[in-house]
Amino acid sequence: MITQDKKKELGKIALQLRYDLLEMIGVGVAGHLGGSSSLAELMAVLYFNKMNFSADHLKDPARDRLVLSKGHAALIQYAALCEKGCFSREELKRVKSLHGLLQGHPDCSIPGVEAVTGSLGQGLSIAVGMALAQRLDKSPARVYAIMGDGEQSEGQLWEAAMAAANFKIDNLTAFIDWNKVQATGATKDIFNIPDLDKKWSGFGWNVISANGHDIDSIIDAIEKAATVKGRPSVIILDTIKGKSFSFAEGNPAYHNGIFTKEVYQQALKELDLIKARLS
Ligand SMILES: Cc1ncc(C[n+]2csc(CCOP(=O)(O)OP(=O)(O)O)c2C)c(N)n1
Repeated sequence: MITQDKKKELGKIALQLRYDLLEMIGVGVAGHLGGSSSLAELMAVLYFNKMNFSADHLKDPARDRLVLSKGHAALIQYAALCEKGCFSREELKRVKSLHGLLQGHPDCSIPGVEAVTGSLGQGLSIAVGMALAQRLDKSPARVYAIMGDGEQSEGQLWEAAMAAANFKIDNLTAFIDWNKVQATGATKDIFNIPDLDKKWSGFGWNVISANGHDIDSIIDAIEKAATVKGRPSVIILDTIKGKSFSFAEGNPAYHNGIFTKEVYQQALKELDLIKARLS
């Protein structure tokens, strides 16, 4: 449980991350708005409430690790890392340029990024290895991995799921950003994977469902997962792709769409309205 003040603060951070997203995407260039915005509250909770993570101790062996398996949502992680002080705001302006630090997918040369991701399906395997290593080192660190719902069609991910259960890894919490839309349409129309909860529990995982845009719900789920012994946990986050941008919500066109000047202005206005409500 957190105080109302802390909850408000985390809501404001999630909003700031969405402002940062807009700044990075800009006008006339493709950028992954949809699957980044659906993660804003989760990123706020992880980096600003739950994770043992500090920009001053990026190599602390006891730090919690986050693997963004759906690496195309890098911009929301960059926003969070920037707000944590891992690099300057100038880097946000140089994103995806050859002379910049921040590339289109996460890379370990970026302060705070733990794994190279972008080829879907690989991040959970990396996280399982990290979690095993932490256990061998008797480290208190927890490993978090974030997957997409479209990503669930990747076979490697299910090998990792079996391995995590086989090795009884309980210092690993995975998330599924269940925003129901992938790159070109509804996930159920492109590669339908019904009963995700039953599939994961069938693979030996503790399964928790949460509202991915509700700070309390996310925190509650993370705390419950941390108490489970002898098996890994997966939190299925009910989210909206493109959350907070009316034109993008549930709209695959903004998976990696380009803003016109008009749409960009509208997006800013919509965030300003949320800001007015929060203050
Ligand atoms: C192995 C692999 N195949 C295809 C892609 C291209 N791709 C990038 S994002 C995406 C859709 C992912 O959908 P989902 O996991 O639901 O992500 P979200 O909607 O949350 O952004 C695809 C197919 C990729 N990055 N990696």
